[in-house]
Amino acid sequence: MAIVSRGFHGRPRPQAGRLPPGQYETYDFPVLSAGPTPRIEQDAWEFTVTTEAGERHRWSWADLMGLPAERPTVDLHCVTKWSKFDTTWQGVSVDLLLEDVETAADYALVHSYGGYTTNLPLEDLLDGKAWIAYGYDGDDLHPEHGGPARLLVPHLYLWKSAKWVRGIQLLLDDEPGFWESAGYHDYGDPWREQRYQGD
Ligand SMILES: Nc1nc2c(c(=O)[nH]1)N[C@H]1C(S)=C(S)[C@@H](COP(=O)(O)O)O[C@H]1N2
Ligand SMILES: [Mo]
Repeated sequence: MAIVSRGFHGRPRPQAGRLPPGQYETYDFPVLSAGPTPRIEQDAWEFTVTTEAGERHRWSWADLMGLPAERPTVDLHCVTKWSKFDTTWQGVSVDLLLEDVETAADYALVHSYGGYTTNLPLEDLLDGKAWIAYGYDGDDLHPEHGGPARLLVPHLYLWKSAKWVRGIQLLLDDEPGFWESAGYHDYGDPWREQRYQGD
């Protein structure tokens, strides 16, 4: 039990240790999209995992809804320097989607409806670190924020959390995605401030 009196010490720095270097806290939820918002009906939605051998695994919207959901509460960190704490999501762990996929791949290239891509090591999608999220703040995920479903990988800068996600391509060799090809960091760890190539 810590013996701390707020009255004596003054207001604690509320989020000390929680804000990565160079970030500020925001309370709204900015929308950042490189192009127009694609509208994908749930009936037309599908998610695929393609292995390096060309094997294709597919989930319909009904398949996704049939999988057990998790409700992660996470902090978001955007490379444009805003961070948002305690966002609440609903989605399926990527672990569940990859558990029956046979692969020797070390990398993933994530594809979105609309053409956006982003890359990350496969291990950053595993062990409870990433979700296919379709709910936000107790509601359906709004199209502007990636609905019907987006990747959520909150330990990396938010550009890795591909909105309108449509699939994961498993690769033996790393391949840069949209922003990574345009000078952004290949990995994007906010705690190491990996914003741009060379950081
Ligand atoms: N498909 C797609 N996903 C995307 C983007 C995009 O332009 N297209 N922008 C990325 C960037 S740079 C950020 S910061 C976040 C923003 O998510 P938000 O609009 O929900 O805040 O989405 C990421 N995912
Ligand atoms: Mo971003």
